[in-house]
Amino acid sequence: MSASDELFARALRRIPGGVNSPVRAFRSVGGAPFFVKSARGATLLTADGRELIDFVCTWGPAIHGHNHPRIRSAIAAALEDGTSFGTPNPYEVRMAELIHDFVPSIGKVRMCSSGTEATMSAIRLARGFTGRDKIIKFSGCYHGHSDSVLIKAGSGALTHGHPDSAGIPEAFARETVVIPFNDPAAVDGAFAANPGAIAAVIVEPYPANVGLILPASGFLAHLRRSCTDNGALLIFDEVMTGFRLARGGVQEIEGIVPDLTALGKIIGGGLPVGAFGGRGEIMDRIAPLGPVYHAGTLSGNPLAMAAGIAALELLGETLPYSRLDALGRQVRDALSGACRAKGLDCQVPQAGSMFCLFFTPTPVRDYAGALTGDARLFARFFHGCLDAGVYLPPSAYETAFISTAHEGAAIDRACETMESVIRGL
Ligand code: KE4
Repeated sequence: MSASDELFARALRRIPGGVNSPVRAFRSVGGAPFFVKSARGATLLTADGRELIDFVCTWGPAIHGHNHPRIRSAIAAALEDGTSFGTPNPYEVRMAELIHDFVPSIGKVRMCSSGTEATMSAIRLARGFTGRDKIIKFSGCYHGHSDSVLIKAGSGALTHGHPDSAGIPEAFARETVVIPFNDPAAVDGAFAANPGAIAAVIVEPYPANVGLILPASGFLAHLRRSCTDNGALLIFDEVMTGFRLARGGVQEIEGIVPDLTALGKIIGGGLPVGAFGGRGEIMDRIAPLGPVYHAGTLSGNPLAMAAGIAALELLGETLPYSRLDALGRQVRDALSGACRAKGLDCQVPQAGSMFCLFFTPTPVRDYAGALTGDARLFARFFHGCLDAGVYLPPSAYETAFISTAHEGAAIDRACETMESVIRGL
């Protein structure tokens, strides 16, 4: 029995599904998950001593690669002074200033400990600010696992065939209107059917939890206009795309100013983190100033802030976005070229350092389109790559991530491997 198998057998006895997050479970691609002992740069070292080129990057945070010395020493320095104080600390002030510097629409920000908490709190704030109850979300978008958004959700919910989680009262679900992404008429219809009742539209501006879907030209601008015209707030969930696709995220790329933004992942440098923010007029409704409550024992935790500050400062100094986009295009061209040569239909949407592979002939514009992908063929591709030392997200409904550490040998070797696996399908 391998070390991972032995660990998994023990985990299954004490942890549901043997994992602390369903998407790690390999259930949609088959087989058992491996356990990781350490990570550095673009590679993971498994409990059985196997080195894997990693395209999950801990689901987004590791934009500088794993265990970056700048981040490691920032955590070590902060650790000298303790792990958590339960009082304000200097790091969280610096983090708030950095976030505003990178994302000007975030005049004020509140830190929390996960992306789920960030979107949940942003939705509560939008409801408190507008005095309205309903929200609009898009099928396949995943905004974490709070009750309001686990309706037709993506990521692990979709991966395991439960986009609508059990345990959510119908009374809650009724307050969430779900419509297809990239469908302006559906947006207009949802507002028309709920006049004066929509508090917010929450959207992943580049949905990446249903595979990767890019917005049709003008769609995000339509969302912006519709929210303004109907007195609803526009919430950009940039937990994944924030600081990854551009210094200012998708809102900088698309030139759209949301009312609130949810953040996470990169701003914690790999430690637990989330944040939500927007203009002061809205954010000042948050306790202790206003009536909308938000709190958290570890919000603004000094170790997570120190790690996130190091990650953001390194991004600010290096601005690696064109390099990361070149790596993304290299993977896209390798995958689509190999599929074409093999006579396999595929779509390889890519934006900067994010990409995915759908085995389908039609461009994927929404949730329904993503479901046309051949998930069984993806599972064979996934395992072929894993056996050859390349780790992709273990789901046909996730997005792969590239880090600056992939540049050079790692990306070349990974592309050769993935091309060879496709030839063998
Ligand atoms: P967390 O609560 O997992 O920190 O963030 C939730 C979240 C919110 N918004 C977006 C756009 C997200 O992608 C996420 C979390 N992403 C998944 C990966 N698809 C996390 C992986 C997991 O659930 O284990």
